[in-house]
Amino acid sequence: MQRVSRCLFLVVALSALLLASAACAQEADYLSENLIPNGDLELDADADGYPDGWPRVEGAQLLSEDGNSFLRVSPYGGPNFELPLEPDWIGVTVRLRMRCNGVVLGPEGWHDARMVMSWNDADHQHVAPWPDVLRGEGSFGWRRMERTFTRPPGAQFLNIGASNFAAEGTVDYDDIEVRGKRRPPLRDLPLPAPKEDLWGLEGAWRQESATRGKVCLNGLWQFRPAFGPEEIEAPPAGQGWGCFKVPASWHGDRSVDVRPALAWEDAGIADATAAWYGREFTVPAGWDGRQAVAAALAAYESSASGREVRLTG
Ligand SMILES: [Ca+2]
Ligand SMILES: [Ca+2]
Repeated sequence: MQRVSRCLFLVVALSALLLASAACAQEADYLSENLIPNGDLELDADADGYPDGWPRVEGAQLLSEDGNSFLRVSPYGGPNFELPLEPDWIGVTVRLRMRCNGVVLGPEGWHDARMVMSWNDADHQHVAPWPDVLRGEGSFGWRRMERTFTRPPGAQFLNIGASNFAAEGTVDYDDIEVRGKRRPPLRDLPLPAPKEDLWGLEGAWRQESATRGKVCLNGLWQFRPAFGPEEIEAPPAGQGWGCFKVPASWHGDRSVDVRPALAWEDAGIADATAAWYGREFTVPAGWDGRQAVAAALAAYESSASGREVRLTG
């Protein structure tokens, strides 16, 4: 009788994983309303010449061209908002239009035109890292910009402002949207082929002797980042499993073949410090009565505390 085994590995790595985010067709389903009041800058009901709902600061003025209103910011600074983050948000998506007019960089790297951002904790103190914000320099016409930012652990607020830290020049902002992003529901990515075709061992490398056998389990495995340190048990089927081509390292390698489930398509894998691998295989005929051992021959591991590989099946 053949035995079918399920093999599960938890691989923990402390460094952040850098993978390009895939476009998400259903992203709008998981975005909040716009958190910026009067984001298109068209509302000035009190006719004071300043956008309603915006904090008033020196150097920011409401202008209009061809019936469209926008905000012009001169050096130095700009109006800021501190936005509370809902508990189930995994990040924010920022969209805006920017136009720069003779923006000359200052001495520091951040002395440019930028939608400045800081994640803040419950005490309104900065939480690392500094986001790679939407920015501009020099001169260019209206440019549409968009980026999704992953919420770091501990962030309870997002401080964000239409700013100009440059030495010279003005920057114009319009159509600003900042939307909280909820984690999509956990669903598995369907396997690209029947399990029997995908995980059959007929074509696998193998080595046999009278008493021992080896068979290679390389190929497409199920893969799922662990969402937080509390996930030390293997997630059940239906809880956001995607796929990953073994052997390869997801540790900072942008070229690996990862097929993400929707749940972690944008945010989950970028901050993953651990991930689950899983697949089924049929113990080869003739191995009845033998002890079967699944071995990870090239699992990434270091002596740093907390980095480990767990075999659970
Ligand atoms: Ca406008
Ligand atoms: Ca006003």
